[in-house]
Amino acid sequence: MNMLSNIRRVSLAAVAATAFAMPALADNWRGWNIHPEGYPNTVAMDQFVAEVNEKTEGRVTAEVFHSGTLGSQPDAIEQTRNNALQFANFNMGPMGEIVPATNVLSLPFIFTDIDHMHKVMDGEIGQQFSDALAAEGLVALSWFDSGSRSFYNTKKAITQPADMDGMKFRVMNNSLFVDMVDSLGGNATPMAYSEVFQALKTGVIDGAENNYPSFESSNHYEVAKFYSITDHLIIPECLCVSTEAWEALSDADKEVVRQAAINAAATQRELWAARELESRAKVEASGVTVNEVQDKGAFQAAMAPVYEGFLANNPDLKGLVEAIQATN
Ligand code: GTR
Repeated sequence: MNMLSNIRRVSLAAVAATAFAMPALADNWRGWNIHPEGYPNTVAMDQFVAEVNEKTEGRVTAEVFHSGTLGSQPDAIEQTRNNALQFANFNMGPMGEIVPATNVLSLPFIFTDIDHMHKVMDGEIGQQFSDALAAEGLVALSWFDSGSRSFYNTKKAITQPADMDGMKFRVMNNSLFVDMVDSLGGNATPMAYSEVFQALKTGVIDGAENNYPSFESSNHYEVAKFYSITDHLIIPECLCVSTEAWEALSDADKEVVRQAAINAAATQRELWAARELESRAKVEASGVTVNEVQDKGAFQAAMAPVYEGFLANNPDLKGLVEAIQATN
């Protein structure tokens, strides 16, 4: 036997020994986040990743990609359901197209205020939404805030639904929001979040709707100088893990990951409250006219056909709608 084959034999044996001594491969998790650095959700997702990586002692190695770099929200929802992505922070708005029960959370004025939304989502009813998500491949581990959404545009202050006549508003990808804007007299254009800035700038749309932190961090406020407080949507967001990734965890690691998600939500909610005020101050300082809509009742009244149409198409969700309305 020559020297060379001897060396080869030794090194092959060494490789084999290392392979057998190696621990099981870590689960590599990739996560989606639509928001930029510094946004409350981004800070919370980074915290989630750090805690998961540390406390699973390398059995999970998670990484989160910010600013929507892994694609649009509707695509990311599909990818997470298919375990091409393992975790994400999703708004329930676009979720309704995939998990119909969550459309209840996107009904305009379903929640009277943030406290009402918290009470519902943190209680028994919230569990029903988690169950509906689980049936579609997503494990909702905790709920984030996203404030309340109001209309903004490049043209004028809106004080009554008639002001929206003929104006084009971007909405999230969900036919419920198209009905909402139509019922107010405007024209709705479903569009990915990442495209809204350019569409506002070039006049493809006149306006959109969102909470203060997103209106500010997306820079939409640089072009849309009128923000009219309608507070028409209060939509919770989940920290969701794909069912497949979840099921691959040991019971002990499931607990670690669940706790990390709960801790992340606590951080997000705390930062959220402060960021809402900061963002409002920033957009106002930059010259945005913010008007409090005096007669929100007129906007709410215009939603009657949206509810009627929704309940006619989803009679099985009537009980859930009523249970939320009865929660106080
Ligand atoms: C934000 C929300 C995002 C996304 C965005 C949008 O408030 O946090 O997940 O839904 O609105 O309007 O698309």
